[in-house]
Amino acid sequence: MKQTEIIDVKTTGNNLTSYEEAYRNFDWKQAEEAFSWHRTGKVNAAYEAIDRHAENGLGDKTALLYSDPKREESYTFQEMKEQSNRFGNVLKKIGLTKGDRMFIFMPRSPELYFSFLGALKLGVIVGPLFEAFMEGAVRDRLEDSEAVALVTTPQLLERVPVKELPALKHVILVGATGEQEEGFYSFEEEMKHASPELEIEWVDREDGMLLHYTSGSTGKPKGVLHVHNAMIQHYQTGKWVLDLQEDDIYWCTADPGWVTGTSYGIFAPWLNGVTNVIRGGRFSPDDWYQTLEKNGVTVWYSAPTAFRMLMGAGSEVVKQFDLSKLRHILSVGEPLNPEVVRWGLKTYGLRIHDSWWMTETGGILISNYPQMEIKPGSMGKPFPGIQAAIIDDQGNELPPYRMGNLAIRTPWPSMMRKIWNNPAKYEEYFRIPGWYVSGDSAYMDEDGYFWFQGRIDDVINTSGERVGPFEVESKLVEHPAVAEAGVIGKPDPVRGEIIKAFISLRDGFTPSDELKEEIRKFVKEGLAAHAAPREIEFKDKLPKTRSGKIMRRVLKAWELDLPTGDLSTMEE
Ligand code: 6R9
Repeated sequence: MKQTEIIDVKTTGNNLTSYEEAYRNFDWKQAEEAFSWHRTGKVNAAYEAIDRHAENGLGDKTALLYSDPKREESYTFQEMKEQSNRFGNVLKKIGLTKGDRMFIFMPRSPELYFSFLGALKLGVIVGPLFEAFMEGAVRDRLEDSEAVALVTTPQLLERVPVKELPALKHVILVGATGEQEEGFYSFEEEMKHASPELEIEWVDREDGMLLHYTSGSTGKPKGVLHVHNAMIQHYQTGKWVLDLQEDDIYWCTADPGWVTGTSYGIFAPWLNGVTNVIRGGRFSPDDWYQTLEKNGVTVWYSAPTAFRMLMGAGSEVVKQFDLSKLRHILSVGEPLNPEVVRWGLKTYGLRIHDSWWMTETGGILISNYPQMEIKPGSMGKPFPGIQAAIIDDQGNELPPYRMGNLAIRTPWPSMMRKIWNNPAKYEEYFRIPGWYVSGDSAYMDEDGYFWFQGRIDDVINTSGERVGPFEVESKLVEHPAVAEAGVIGKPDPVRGEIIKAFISLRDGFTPSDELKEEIRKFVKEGLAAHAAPREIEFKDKLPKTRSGKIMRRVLKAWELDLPTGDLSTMEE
């Protein structure tokens, strides 16, 4: 379906004067010049993110503005350097060395960031885990990666089957009291005695740095390995997509358990020497607006699920806060419904810039830039240095408006380098020579904008018409009664598949057959007759991942009585 709506109120973009020109001329080599490895040949991403600034006159600048309902602390680049050095020394004393795997399993806190950076400084590979993981999810990840160390809290330790993990030798507990048994350490005690000076392990740019587990539709989660080289992309996308400037106060709302919380919650802001806001605790509209106001956030990176919840909370609550410092808003993780973009413009006076990428890609590949026109519903255009295309299963590039595999020319700096213990899985992504096949389906329009259609396996074929679930969901959320919608194809003897929508209603609306009929009509008239859901089911809540993605495969499994596959990433 062709869309032509354009929002042309450009944000004050600062770092990129012309997207087109950058796209023509940019070479990744140019981005590398910001870093010291240019001189030494060796790197360390944590050094580049923190120490480099501390040594170059930004030592007293605030690096971390941390708060949660119980704590409020801030740290300068110099303090971050010292704290991460201390943690590096803790690991060194314990005996960890380059290439060892260490996991962090705890809620957001300054200690999480000290340990993350400190481990990287030794060349240790870090695996961040969502605090909400239950025992099975923790076991799968630590077992597969043969992690030797874990940083966690006494409360969460109950979900770590330490005795069943022979490789796990060291557990560092944040907030533990009293004597520790062998193999267990008090974070605070160890940090107190560790030196703030550390001899950094200079690594090769292709050495491992991060292990992010992500779930596929079947089987166990996959350990996606990223290397230090990825920082080039984190840095440059931070400059041109997040548009980070020296004076910015930046807030990425993602937890480090999700790749957005590391690439853009740690690396991009700090590699650019920018003050980084971290807010712990739970989501609530008041809390989030307060966080924006209190910290004077200028650049805000979040996700459609959050924007939809804020939209559901209405515009009245926004008026109670002073958000005048905010100048740039971005989104990732799921299709950003046009309705949300329009609402953002009305409510904040700013465009919400969609960006597309994956755990496997390590960094932003397609996005909307401050300098360009936005077509609501489109993910935008490829980052300079990135070649994106729509290809068929044989690798032929498809013309505009043809739906196919969203694919990227290999390689790019932050591309994953391995699926841990699973080379066959890794190869699958590269089965078409010269391309990375994302598993997303999309089309490109005549202006080179990319339009997300669904995961390949989500595309619905109803009476021979291919329907992207996202288009239907986007239309559904425009209806005043609909808070969120998940759409699947349900096998049908006549039509191949029919469209079934699962809908959660906004406050104040009650399920009824009349409402179903009204919603069906709304899609029929607003989108297309064949795209209107034949079946509608109201649900209090839709199944979502911890990063906020609606899990269509779970809806489908429930509907068809099939196994749901790996549910470790599903929120409670
Ligand atoms: C960063 C991240 C990757 C999958 C991806 C796609 C979906 C991400 C999107 C989007 C539509 C966007 N996705 N961004 N879909 N529009 N702007 O989310 O990584 O958790 O690995 O998920 O998320 O389906 O393939 P990850």
